[in-house]
Amino acid sequence: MKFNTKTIHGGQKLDPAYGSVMPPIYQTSTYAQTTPGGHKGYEYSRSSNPTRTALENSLASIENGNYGLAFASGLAAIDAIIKLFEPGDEVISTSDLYGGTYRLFTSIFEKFGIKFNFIGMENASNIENYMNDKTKLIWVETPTNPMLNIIDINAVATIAKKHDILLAVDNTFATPYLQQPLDLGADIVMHSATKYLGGHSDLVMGGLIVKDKNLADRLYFIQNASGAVCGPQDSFLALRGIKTLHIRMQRHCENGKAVAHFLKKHPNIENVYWPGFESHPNHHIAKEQMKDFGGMVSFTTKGNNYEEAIKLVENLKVFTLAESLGGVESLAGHPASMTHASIPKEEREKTGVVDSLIRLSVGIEDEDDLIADLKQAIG
Ligand code: P1T
Repeated sequence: MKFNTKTIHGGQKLDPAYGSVMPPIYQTSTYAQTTPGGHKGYEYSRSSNPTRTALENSLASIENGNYGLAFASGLAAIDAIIKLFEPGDEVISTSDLYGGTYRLFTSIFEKFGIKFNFIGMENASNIENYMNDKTKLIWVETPTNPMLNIIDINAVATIAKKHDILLAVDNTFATPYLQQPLDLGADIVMHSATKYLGGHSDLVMGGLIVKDKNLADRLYFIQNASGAVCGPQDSFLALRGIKTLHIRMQRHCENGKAVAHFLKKHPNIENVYWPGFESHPNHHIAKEQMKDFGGMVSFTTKGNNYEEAIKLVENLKVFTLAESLGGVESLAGHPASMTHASIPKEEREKTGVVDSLIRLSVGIEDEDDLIADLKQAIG
């Protein structure tokens, strides 16, 4: 089955009761048993729920995995991955990453004795410098949030395999429409399904997808034992979103490209970060591992100051100033004060998250309206 068919049918069965085309929302916490253990495969909705199963099977299908697990949020999904490890274990993570992931690693898991090394991975061989016998996981976000750096998944996977450790890839920005990390050698794919997979800014959810049964069993144990699961209503909404992922992504990419080129030509704009530019340092890798360049674009203004950036985002009318990304509507964010405020200023500035940086999640509205809006806001 090809990707555009998998988004609609992958892992799905007709409902056995009435043949409903969409899975019913099994809004139930528990299931009747005829005798202890005598049930039809479901006993308690933290452990599993048929609507969630339909979503988890869809996730596995679109990422070319064998097992999918859905969580209450993207961060809950990341939390489950790190719970695979023990005090003393080490993780090598990309230094440019979602602020909430950084906060989870440093403010929660460091307390439990797990050490995180945040490093630049644009040149994958840099990872070898931080590898030791305690290293258990490489954490990759690509494209990165918010600087749109590109990391060579295949090259990192080769290093992870050589050292017999796990590679997890946060595929939130790319989605499986653009890249499928398991096929490039990753062990775990993670999603904030809140974003492009859901696609309509109406839910918060996370997902993990793996190929290996033993790893799936260990993650399932954590999902059930820690309990950060998503409910059946949200599972239904995410499934509905995934069915249009391929057509939404196509338009996100077209509009992202138009916006990136518009900004690049604008005399008041200093830097534009978008992996589709030939001048992007890892454009050649993006071209190889991604089908297109996505709908996320970041930029700084010529004046390079905080006040100007804030004024610009306040002036936008079609773009909404808001956290999050990946919905049908265009959003603008100011990472330094919003999504990445939990990263200390000197750390975030090292990766380029300066006070004048603005991040756009380019939606699927008409391209002309988006560009007209940016034009009037930039002035
Ligand atoms: O918000 P949540 O569903 O828990 O997902 C966290 C997360 C993980 N990974 C990436 C790459 C993300 O972008 C996010 C969430 N990001 C935002 C809310 C944001 O505006 O960047």
